[in-house]
Amino acid sequence: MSQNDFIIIHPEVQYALDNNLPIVALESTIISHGMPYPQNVATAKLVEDEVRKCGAVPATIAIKDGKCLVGLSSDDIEYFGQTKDVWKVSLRDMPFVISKKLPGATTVAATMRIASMVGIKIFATGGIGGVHRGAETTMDISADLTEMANTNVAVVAAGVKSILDIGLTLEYLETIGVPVVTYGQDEFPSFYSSKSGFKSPLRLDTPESMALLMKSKWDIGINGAVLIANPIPKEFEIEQNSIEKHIKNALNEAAKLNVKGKEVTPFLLKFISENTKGESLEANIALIKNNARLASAIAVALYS
Ligand code: PSU
Ligand code: MN
Repeated sequence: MSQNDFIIIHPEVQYALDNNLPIVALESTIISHGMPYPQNVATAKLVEDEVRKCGAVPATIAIKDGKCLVGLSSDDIEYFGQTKDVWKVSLRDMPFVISKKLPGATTVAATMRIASMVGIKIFATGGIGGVHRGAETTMDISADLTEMANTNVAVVAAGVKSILDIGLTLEYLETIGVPVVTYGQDEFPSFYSSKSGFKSPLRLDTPESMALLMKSKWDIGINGAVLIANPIPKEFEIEQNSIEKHIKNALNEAAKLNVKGKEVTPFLLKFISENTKGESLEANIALIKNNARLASAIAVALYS
């Protein structure tokens, strides 16, 4: 069997690939593990609509029946939003979930890899995985980062969430040679807040200049991602201090319950969402839509 035998491309996405139209990849872990039902399904559909409104074609990626799906039907989105026991699939889980024909929601790492297999250049999400707080003892560093070292897909995210060690994550990205460029401001954003206390390594102010940076990187022959940090819109920002309290509580609870490995990130996200009375969920939805808009504008610039 060859790689293509493991991939099913939705006709809308195939048409865009055949005609060199802009495409934006979207992940599915956010649907199955990042948000509660039914907001997850509603958000996934809203984000796809946002991409279409901006003149690009959405390709939400997931794994089902032994195949990588590139572009989901409305029924698929409903399925990944509702079904219990959907695997959270990072790179290391892909062969297992595919060979056992299990349902899998793809993380940033797995989504990037599948997107690159079919030639999609840009991907919008909410937050990426990174270097966890305490990683100097746990070694908990997301495969999202190692994937970014190798795979030629740009990732638009709202910066790095402060459940992670933002400083160490930026250091790690420097080590692996990933350009980190913030859209329209000097400071690197931290998901719920446009601020983080860290200066962004790079700044660009237009989608066109982002597209040119990506093209330059790949045309020179440097492999790997570009991380595009898009600050949350002002009106949805949550004050850093107020979220920090919940993050501390979430980390304490995770330690107490001995949460480890791939469960850590979903556990922290769920805890924070449940303890901020939906405020964080509202912010989450707003910033994903905002990222989908920027990714679409960059995709349009890339293909014109
Ligand atoms: N951060 C968020 N929301 C998310 C994730 C991270 O704010 O949904 C998900 C993404 O799918 C990301 C994954 O790729 O968690 C990272 O998991 P881990 O830390 O186990 O690599
Ligand atoms: Mn981890």
